[in-house]
Amino acid sequence: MLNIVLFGPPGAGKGTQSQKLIEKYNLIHLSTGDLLRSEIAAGSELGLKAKSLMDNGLLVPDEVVIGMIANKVREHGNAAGFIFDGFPRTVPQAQSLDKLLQEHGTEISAMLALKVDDEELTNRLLLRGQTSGRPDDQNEELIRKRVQEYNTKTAPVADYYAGQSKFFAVDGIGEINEIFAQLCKHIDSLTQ
Ligand code: B4P
Repeated sequence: MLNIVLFGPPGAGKGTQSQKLIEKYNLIHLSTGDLLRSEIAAGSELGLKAKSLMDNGLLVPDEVVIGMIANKVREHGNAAGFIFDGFPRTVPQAQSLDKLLQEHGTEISAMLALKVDDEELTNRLLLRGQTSGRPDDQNEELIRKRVQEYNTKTAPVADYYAGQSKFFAVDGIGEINEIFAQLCKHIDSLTQ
């Protein structure tokens, strides 16, 4: 199986690149952000709990996202592989993912990180906020809070995968197709 963690700060382009990668490599896309937003739209108990945290730029509790991912991995037992988009976002999430995949007889192939500076992130998210209707994209203060959550809780996840020699970084600024080509180059080198 080809199991990729697509990593980067909010607005780095994880969702954008995931869409292209799932088509090319026939992978299942698991975005915890999308899964949480559909729980909110459905008005579920989980969604209600997640909404106030997400609207304030904070991470939702580990056990919530780990449970959602475990269900989805089980549902797609015969997949060619997965793209984990926006997950894991903390070291305990990464440890749980390793354990989960081990139970399914597989493992993470690589973490691919999109590098984008804070100014570009803020501009992209404010621009998306004009059309997305996402409450967490609406103002600069909230976006800064999300980047701060990333720097304190999520950035250490890169070291976790670097420790397993599975970390690769790509410049996330530039043409979407050019960034996609760089990601594919890394993935193709794994399968050769
Ligand atoms: P997510 O839904 O994961 O979203 P994101 O970090 O905002 O965005 P992404 O990086 O996918 O950006 P995109 O491609 O869309 O998280 C939202 C919230 O959910 C979190 O804050 C948290 O509260 C919660 N959450 C999710 N997962 C969690 C977890 N595991 N644990 C705890 N909490 C969790 O790109 C952004 C914009 O940039 C788009 O408008 C796009 O068009 C544009 N763009 C993309 N590439 C570009 C390029 N190369 N040049 C110019 N613009 C580009």
